[in-house]
Amino acid sequence: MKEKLEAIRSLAERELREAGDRQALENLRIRYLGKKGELTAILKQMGALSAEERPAVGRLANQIRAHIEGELTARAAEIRSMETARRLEKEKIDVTLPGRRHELGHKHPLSIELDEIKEIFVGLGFDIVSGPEVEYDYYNFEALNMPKDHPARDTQDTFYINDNILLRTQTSPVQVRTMEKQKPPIRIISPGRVYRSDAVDATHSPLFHQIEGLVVDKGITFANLKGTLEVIIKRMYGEDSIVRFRPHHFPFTEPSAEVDIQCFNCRGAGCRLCKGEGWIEILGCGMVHPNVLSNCKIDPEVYSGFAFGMGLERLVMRKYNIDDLRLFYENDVRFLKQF
Ligand code: 2U9
Repeated sequence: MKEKLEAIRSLAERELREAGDRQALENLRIRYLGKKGELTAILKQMGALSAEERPAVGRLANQIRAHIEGELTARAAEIRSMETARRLEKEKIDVTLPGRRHELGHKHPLSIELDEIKEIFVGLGFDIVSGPEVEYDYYNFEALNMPKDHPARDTQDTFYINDNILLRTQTSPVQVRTMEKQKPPIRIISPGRVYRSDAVDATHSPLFHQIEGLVVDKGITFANLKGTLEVIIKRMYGEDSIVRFRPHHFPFTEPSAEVDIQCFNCRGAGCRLCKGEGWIEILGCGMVHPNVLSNCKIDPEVYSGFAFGMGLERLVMRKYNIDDLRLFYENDVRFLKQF
């Protein structure tokens, strides 16, 4: 019996030394000191001993129990301090490290370009006007000389909310609303989001941005249109820019024109950027159609005006030689941080 007890003591000492955490210690406490533990099992055999042996074996058993309990307590303290040391190491903060600076953001390339364009127009005495993006068919088409069955409606795949309400396909409704509210002289630009149900690809997006402008006063001529737009384009692309006007047609202006700038990359010789044309289309324009003035209760016999429109994304893509429209909307920081 004494041999068994000594064997338990030395085995317990070794296993306690090897215990790595509190759970291992608890398992050892149960195994040696628990109700079904090894020490208890031996004590149950005490009855088989003679009256002379029993006291000595009892004393030895109690001494071993006390020793194991002492070892358990000491090992538990060691494990606690090891855990504390590990936690302190893990949670250590090097207060001498420099603080993590928040990355400063900056404007989106479309906003940068739009702000520059706004500056140019404000400098020329234009006001900046905005209006609803969810618009009535009347303001987006009818008032602009495109009645219900007009074919021009088909060229602009439109998001209709219902028969009379849609997502505006151009910012022209803002000009119409302004002419209804304000008598001439009017000099405004209306930048903003417009919507067309185009499939997304490198050059089309259902949502894009336009900047349209309108000048209405007495005696406004096509010469005013040409002079104003030439100044604006030179301020946008540089004073040495070469501009040309090509006859065109829009339902809401008559006469109309499309305006090109000589390719700043090849000076008109033709290259990849201008697709070999030597010229790059910048905007569309024209004299406001008399029907449009009349629709807005402005007498076309007294007043005249010109209007123009440009696509913001196309401007920025040309300016920075960006070949995929989708980059503007994907919020990829690798793209955005280059501006
Ligand atoms: C009113 C009267 C006339 C706005 C105009 C254009 C020509 C034009 C396009 C340029 C590229 C749209 O973004 S784009 O696809 N626009 O070419 N826009 S004249 O004419 C108006 C506007 C309002 C009352």
